Amino acid sequence: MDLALTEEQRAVQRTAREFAERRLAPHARARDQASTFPLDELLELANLGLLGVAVPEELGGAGAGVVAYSLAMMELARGDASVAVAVSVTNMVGELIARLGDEGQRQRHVPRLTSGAAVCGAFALSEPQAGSDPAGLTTKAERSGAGWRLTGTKQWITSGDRAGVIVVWAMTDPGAGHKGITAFLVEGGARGLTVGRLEDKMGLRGSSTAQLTFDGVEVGEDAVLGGVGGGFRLAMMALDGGRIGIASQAIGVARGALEAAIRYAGERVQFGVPIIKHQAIGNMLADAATWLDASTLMTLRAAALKESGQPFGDAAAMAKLFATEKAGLICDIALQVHGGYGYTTDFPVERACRDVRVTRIYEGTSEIQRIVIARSLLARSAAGRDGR
Ligand code: COS
Repeated sequence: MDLALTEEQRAVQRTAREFAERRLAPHARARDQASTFPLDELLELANLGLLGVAVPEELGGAGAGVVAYSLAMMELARGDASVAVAVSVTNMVGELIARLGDEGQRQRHVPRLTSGAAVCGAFALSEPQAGSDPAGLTTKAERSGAGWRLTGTKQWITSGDRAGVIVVWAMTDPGAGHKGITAFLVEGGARGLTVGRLEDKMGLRGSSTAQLTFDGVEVGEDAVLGGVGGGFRLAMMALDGGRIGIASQAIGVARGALEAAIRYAGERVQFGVPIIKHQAIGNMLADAATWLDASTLMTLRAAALKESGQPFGDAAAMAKLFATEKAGLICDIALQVHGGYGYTTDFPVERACRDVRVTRIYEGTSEIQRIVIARSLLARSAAGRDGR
């Protein structure tokens, strides 16, 4: 078992860290307070190859693989989680099209995502009444001439108002349940596509979260991604990979908060000694560091499994469940260590607590991850493969 990173993985990590420290972290507070979308930063990230870390080089990506992607996400989220989430969805959409699109779709959409020409990508699966249960979606796509007409409303769409490339899931055969769902590639600004309300969120305030309405949006047959009726399976596969990105994001936020808490505890003197020397504080930080390490190992393991073409869905679900739940606790500990100062916007830990909260919700709630894990346990047991 080799836990060492390759030179290429270290280089991606270094690039993302340097960018996050120089360009993201110093502005994270202002971005949070003004809810500023990171337009310029996304273009700079594209130039660094970070909008398509695991996308093949011939499509404009870095071709550096899933472990490198996970490491990059950790670094970017440590700098500013609002930027990291837009980056993560763009990577996810680019990778999905690169992997499952036909040659025309790959050439048309992926270089626009990796170069920043499309600004970013969006993943339009959820609806007001279909979140954890996407098979219940009601957006419909009907045959229209040589193509399709899309009608319906999508909700909670990260970067939905900014994205140049949007994957939209719609029902093409309402009688067929999940087998009647198809994925379509829609360009931002398409006729009939309107941006509705932008959510006023607790955290990730520098990212946008939009409602999108499709009012008879016409697309050609070449917009169908992965075959008619193949959309649900495609969404599940994309979400398996997306969960590695969200686990990485949670780890990045938690790492930033923990580092701040360790620094503070080393400087803050009470009862005549730096508070880190008080066992109550030291123990909290020791627990937090241990959880963070375990989260990182689990997440990189899921990434390595995906990268090597092995089944990784359950490992990704476990990583997301553990990393996001522990990240919430770590950020809370970091705030507690800061005492009253931690509760003010003068210190970054309050923002970390707000930013990290959603990682337990999006791309599958903790409850959904437990369903995925439990089903996998059952399948393994039935197949006589209880151990790894
Ligand atoms: N990879 C590939 N295919 C998958 C899959 C996966 N990870 N998970 C399920 N499928 C396939 C199944 O094999 C099945 O295909 P067949 O009918 O051909 O056998 C089909 O998808 C339906 O599977 P299942 O019956 O398990 O679907 P459920 O409706 O019970 O849903 C969960 C399963 C809970 C895993 C799914 O609904 C889910 O992930 N929900 C959360 C969605 C989410 O993350 N929402 C947030 C949106 S993005 S912010």
